[in-house]
Amino acid sequence: MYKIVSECRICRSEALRSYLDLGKQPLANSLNTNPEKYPLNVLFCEVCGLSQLSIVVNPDILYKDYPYHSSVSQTFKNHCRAMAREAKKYFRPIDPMVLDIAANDGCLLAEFSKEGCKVLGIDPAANLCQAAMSNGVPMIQGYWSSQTAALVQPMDIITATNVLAHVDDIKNFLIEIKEKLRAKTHGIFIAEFPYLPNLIEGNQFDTIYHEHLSYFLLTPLRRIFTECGLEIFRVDKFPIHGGSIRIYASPSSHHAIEYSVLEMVQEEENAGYLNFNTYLDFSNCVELEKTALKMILQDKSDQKVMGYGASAKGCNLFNICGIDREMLIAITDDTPAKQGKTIPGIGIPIVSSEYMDSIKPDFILLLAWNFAEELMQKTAHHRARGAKYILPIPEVKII
Ligand code: JHZ
Repeated sequence: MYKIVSECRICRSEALRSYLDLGKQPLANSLNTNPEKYPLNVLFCEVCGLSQLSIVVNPDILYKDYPYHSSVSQTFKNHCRAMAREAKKYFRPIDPMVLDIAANDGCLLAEFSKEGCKVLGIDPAANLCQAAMSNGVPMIQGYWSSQTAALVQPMDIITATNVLAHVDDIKNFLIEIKEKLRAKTHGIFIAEFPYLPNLIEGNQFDTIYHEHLSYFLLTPLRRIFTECGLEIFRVDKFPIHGGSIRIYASPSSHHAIEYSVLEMVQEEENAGYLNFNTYLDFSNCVELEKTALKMILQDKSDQKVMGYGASAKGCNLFNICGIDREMLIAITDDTPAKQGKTIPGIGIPIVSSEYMDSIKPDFILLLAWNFAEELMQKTAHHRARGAKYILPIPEVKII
């Protein structure tokens, strides 16, 4: 079911030290009441600085049927549109080809398609391949590996958003990417993922769950990219998902390394992110915050409280904080695949927004706090009749 991590996935050192042990927790996207629980413990590599989980759950358990559909959020769709437009400067003039790894429901590729690219997606989840194909995005069902890479022609652009942290064998993953770009010297790999300093500074401990095997700084990542023959030449920061970075890499020295890369590496060192003690401070903050949400919800036990956004991080937060079935009526989520299911390990039902309208809650807990603005817009009618919001991260706050 899972394997234990005994050496760093980037530098192979065995000098791994735990800084945050969150106990045994269910898988965040196992939307049923009695799922199996797995250790959730974060280790720091004292040699290269990579933060990583102490175990790797069999990916087939996690990804063969995946309830998360990226397209549900308009904010994310807008982000994808802007990403495709930005990538345009790296397009070939005729018939640019784009491959998206872990393409989910085709949200990003639909935008590349609008920019005139030929697109192809790959994803292990049968339900997501089906969703993407019904939106006109061609898909291969599978993980990115030498087997699936063999089915793909050379690409101008390969994208991977919110998947690098999910990959155990990063080296093979990158080598296959480099091989697919090599035939075209101008080929670019664009990856985006949550950035560890944002997680630490924003106290986003709810984003630590079994799918996220690695928590990235640019420094260790650059090391493994170079080993695999890819050079990171540009990095940009974005607020999406609580703070992400987008890196651009190329297999040749075709692009000069931009100042943004050198600056970020320097900032990471200056801010102490290569030092274990920085993470112990974070761990102390998490201990304090773990009890705060439960106390607020206990205090509201005579009021109607509902959640919005049955995000993986929200399900994880509930389990880490020991939230009970009785503390909330239900969680609204606009993803049809999540409705009718329950929060893992707790059993709070996941319902539609119509259900929330019928209940008229006094408080709405924003579990997808990264999309707070969008969720608040959608529930403005509840706000107008006096409902309040509970924001759980970085610290519990009622607004
Ligand atoms: P959201 C995801 O995690 C998936 P999650 C993944 N594990 C990853 O790596 C990270 O992102 C970065 C719902 N919603 O995006 C949809 C509405 O119902 O915060 C989702 O179920 N209505 C690969 O799951 C949830 O909220 C809306 O209007 O923690 C949001 O989940 C909006 C905006 C969202 O990510």
